[in-house]
Amino acid sequence: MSHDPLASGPQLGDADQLVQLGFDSAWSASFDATDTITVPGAPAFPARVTRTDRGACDTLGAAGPVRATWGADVVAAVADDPQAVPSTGDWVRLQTWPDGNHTIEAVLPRRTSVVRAQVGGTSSGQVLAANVDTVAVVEALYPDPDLGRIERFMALAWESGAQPRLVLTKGDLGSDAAELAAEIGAQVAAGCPVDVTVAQDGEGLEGLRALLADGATVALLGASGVGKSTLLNALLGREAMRTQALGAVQKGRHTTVTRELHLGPDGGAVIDTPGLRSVGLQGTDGLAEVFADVDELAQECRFHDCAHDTEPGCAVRAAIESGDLAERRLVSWQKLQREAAYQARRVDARLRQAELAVWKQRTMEYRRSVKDGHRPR
Ligand SMILES: Nc1nc2c(ncn2[C@@H]2O[C@H](COP(=O)(O)OP(=O)(O)OP(=O)(O)O)[C@@H](O)[C@H]2O)c(=O)[nH]1
Ligand SMILES: [Mg+2]
Ligand SMILES: [Zn+2]
Repeated sequence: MSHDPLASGPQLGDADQLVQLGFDSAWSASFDATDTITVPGAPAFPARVTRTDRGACDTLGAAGPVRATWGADVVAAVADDPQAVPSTGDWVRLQTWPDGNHTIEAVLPRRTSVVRAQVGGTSSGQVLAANVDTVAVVEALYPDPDLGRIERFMALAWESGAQPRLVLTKGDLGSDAAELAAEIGAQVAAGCPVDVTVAQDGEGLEGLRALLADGATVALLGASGVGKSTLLNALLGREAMRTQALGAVQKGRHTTVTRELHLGPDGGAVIDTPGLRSVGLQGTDGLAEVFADVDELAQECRFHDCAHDTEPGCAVRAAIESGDLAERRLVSWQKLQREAAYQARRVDARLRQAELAVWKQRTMEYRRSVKDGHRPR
């Protein structure tokens, strides 16, 4: 089903369009810094990853779409650090080989990365998107927006280094969209732009369109069925991605299954992602932003290690009692903090393991060199 031919997008053919994808002088310098790995007689050029598979990627550059496999250096880097895997949105150095094949020889250092903790799996996070300027957290206004989910995605957005933004879709399905959106924005997205969209008539897309026209990369994150791909199509003005059939029963079914970067109609890029039921957080910096109000109150508690439970002089409890703070906010904050702290400990443990491995390796090399009668360097 996902292999049905889709309307094809604009094809790149010149350097101008590399710029439209976001390539600037700093990326150019970063690309030049990788020229130590140039292979004589094999031309290298910069390109942006639009889609990934295990060991290979679709990329877009000045010469148009190019399929490339990982070069040896990339394979080695990934073995060392799973987050080094070429990811959607990455700028890479591509090498053309005499047989016409292409390899990714380097991933240019990322400016931002949206990383989710892998629940249950490895302790290393998964890069959902790289070099994103704005993370648009997408949630449907109707039937019932999930505030906890928005908070979680907003924290991930802050953590990424990109600018967070809240997009509330399906504004046509109720009569109080504007008020509801204002309330949600104030509760869980203070200080962030909030859009209310109606995909069918292109309502509420001005803000996102302006970002794209500026050459920005926007990633759409949110649960399945909230309307991310519909939003992407509306922004691009074409059927770039398949969307759920209207009114279809799609319980547990995800329409979008890959993360894909698309060039905007006037430049800029949009990254559509498969619906995520939940994302694990890797750090607490994002939480401090999303829960700045609770954080501020907590600073006023009498005890600095107040659990905001039954302690005397608890400013958080007082705000809940007076109705200034929704209790849900405190519960959500504490839950996400516990989770992020747990994740941080796992990452620490992994780093300690890696350090230990390096020392073991050195000790072995030392012993070997002594045995061979060489003095260690
Ligand atoms: N009424 C209304 N329906 C919308 C709107 N935006 C999206 N939809 C519908 O919502 C359903 C889900 O849309 P998709 O764009 O496929 O959702 P998605 O977030 O991409 O879902 P996944 O790919 O599974 O993550 C489709 O039936 C859309 O037609 C909107 O603004 N108003
Ligand atoms: Mg989709
Ligand atoms: Zn307290």
